[in-house]
Amino acid sequence: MILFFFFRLVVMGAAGVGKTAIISQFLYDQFVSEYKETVEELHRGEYDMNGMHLTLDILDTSGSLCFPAMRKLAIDNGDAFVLVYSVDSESSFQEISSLRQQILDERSDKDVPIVIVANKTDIGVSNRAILSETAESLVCMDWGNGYVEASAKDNINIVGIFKEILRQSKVRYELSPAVRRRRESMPSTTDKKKSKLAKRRTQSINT
Ligand SMILES: Nc1nc2c(ncn2[C@@H]2O[C@H](COP(=O)(O)OP(=O)(O)OP(=O)(O)O)[C@@H](O)[C@H]2O)c(=O)[nH]1
Ligand SMILES: [Mg+2]
Repeated sequence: MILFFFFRLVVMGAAGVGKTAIISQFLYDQFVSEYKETVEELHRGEYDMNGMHLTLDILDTSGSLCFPAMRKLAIDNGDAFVLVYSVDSESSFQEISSLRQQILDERSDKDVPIVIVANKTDIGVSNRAILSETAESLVCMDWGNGYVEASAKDNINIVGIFKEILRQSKVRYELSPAVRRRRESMPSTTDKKKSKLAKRRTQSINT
């Protein structure tokens, strides 16, 4: 008997913080330095393992276009949320604070898994607008959410983001290199033209 699991992750945050870069690094091992605004895009990872099949949908949202109906739908349908800010931008931190509040206001399950990601840590300490200690203590102590420092550019801690969200969501599974993995970028409600099957090496995200 095969057990089927379906999990939907929503990635949100201000424009240009690196949401698409994080997803691209995680699913396709690619970092794109050119900036192209996202409207909305849905990605899918399929994982097969001993008698279990996990479908992981990752919704990449727009940081600049705010359609309240789209945002509400994303918040209502997400199993977990990744809120990204960029360590060189104080306003992007304020944005995740506001997004987190919107999620809590909208959802009846106040313990919905949320992980805050401090991205672009590669820019160096002197260019930081927000100190690690300040952000981490606010997020972990006051908010009770997960906190991960990452760099999509240097591929630092990207898998850690997904491990943390799955850990919080109590989705425990193991992937070995032998496991067949398929990832695809699928047309979302707003972008029906893009559809591609990604090829990449296998990667372990054991929790
Ligand atoms: N230095 C550095 N640059 C990054 C990193 N992640 C993303 N970028 C760059 O930041 C810019 C914006 O990245 P995106 O991933 O497109 O940002 P986004 O959050 O998806 O933006 P929207 O789709 O407009 O909401 C791009 O030029 C990326 O190459 C990082 O970890 N370090
Ligand atoms: Mg984007």
